[in-house]
Amino acid sequence: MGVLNVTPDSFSDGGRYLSREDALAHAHAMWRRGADIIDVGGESTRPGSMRVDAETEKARVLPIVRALAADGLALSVDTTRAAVAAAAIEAGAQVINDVSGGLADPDMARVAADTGVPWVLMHWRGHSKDMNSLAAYTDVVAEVRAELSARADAALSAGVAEDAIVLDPGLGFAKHAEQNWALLHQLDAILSLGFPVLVGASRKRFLGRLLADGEGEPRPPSGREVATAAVTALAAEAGAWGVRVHDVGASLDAVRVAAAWRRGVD
Ligand code: PMM
Repeated sequence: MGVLNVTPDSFSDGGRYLSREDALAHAHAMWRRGADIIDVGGESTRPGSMRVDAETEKARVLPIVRALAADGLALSVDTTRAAVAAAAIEAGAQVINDVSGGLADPDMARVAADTGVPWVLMHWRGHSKDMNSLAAYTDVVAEVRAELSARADAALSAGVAEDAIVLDPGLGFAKHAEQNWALLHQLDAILSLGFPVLVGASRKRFLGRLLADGEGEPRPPSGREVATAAVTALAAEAGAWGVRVHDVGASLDAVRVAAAWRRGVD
């Protein structure tokens, strides 16, 4: 899944694809390189960020979705708002990527059930402006697993088909670095819920911390690509269904290495 943030303030690519031409060109480049889905988002979820209103989000996302869908690209819409998801599906998106796992907007389950599109339910405990204060766990893996399981149950009760549900541990969302690593270390616990699992580690802060220099200065997002591809290879090997990444080429190469390693042939 290639990331296309049409936002001024996302942590790694904010502001880069605000113009229509730049956004379309970047999406096409990721698609040509082999992305299976382009994830279009119009609201930044970086820790501490403030929300934009639904009209702003729609104005950013819909023209891009419409144009890319017309060109035949498979698209997900990265939104927590049911109205934005519904409009994006109408415009041609085929997947809902909801970082709130249906918690931010009670109407999202209905949109997912009515449209029948796959719905990525990410683990989430609250909006970005206060998520750092929500990273309190006694057993992060058990709690994320239980909370994701509850979100899947809620989706099923609302009429969402079992095979439309994808789960995501939500790395960096109400989670500190050591909690992200615990979740990756025990990805099996999330996989054992029986749904496809998406992993979104690309260029995130915990990778910057891991790769800090001698003075303890975190590696900036632009220097986290090799680490991202390493996470991708390991996630693929662990059985993840997908990875959400900024640099599609690097991660696709990593997936191919993992697959050849597993099969013992190329
Ligand atoms: N991370 C971000 C945004 N959307 N969606 C899913 N499903 N999983 C994630 O981990 C995720 C997401 C934040 O990263 P960005 O600012 O680079 O888009």
